[in-house]
Amino acid sequence: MYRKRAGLAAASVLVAVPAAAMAGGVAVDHGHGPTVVHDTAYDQIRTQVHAWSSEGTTRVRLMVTGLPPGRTFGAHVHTGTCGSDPLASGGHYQHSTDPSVPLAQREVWLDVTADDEGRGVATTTVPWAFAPGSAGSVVIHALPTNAVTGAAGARLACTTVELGG
Ligand SMILES: [Cu+2]
Repeated sequence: MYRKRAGLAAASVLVAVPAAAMAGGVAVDHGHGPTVVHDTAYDQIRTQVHAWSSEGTTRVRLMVTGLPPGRTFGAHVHTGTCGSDPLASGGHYQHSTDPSVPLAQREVWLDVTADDEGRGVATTTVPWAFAPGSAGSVVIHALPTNAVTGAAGARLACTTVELGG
């Protein structure tokens, strides 16, 4: 726990990037949270989500502090905004339902592995933009994402960030 402050300071350094990106006319979205923690064992985590979108390419970054060191947690962009019901955030945002395209390429997966200080960062770039109003949160799960099914266990915490405006 005593390390949490240092972790947040380090994560804040990364926030310097979007201001420059915005000057170039890039769409930028931010979320700070978590908005809701569904499992009280994770009350101490803090999250930041940043997304940049330009010319049909979108990059999303999830930064988390306060995690148990050494473990990997699945995380994804979900359709809904966060609510006290873990299912309020809806299912995974899908750019398409074409089964010939791997799930990881038509959803945004942001699995994070916590370092020795409980910090994890994941950045994913996809060759498409979010449909406005249809991606509302980033959910952190208990388990790594299954590459075939996209499942990642229980929903631990949710950060509302309305991606794509
Ligand atoms: Cu998810």
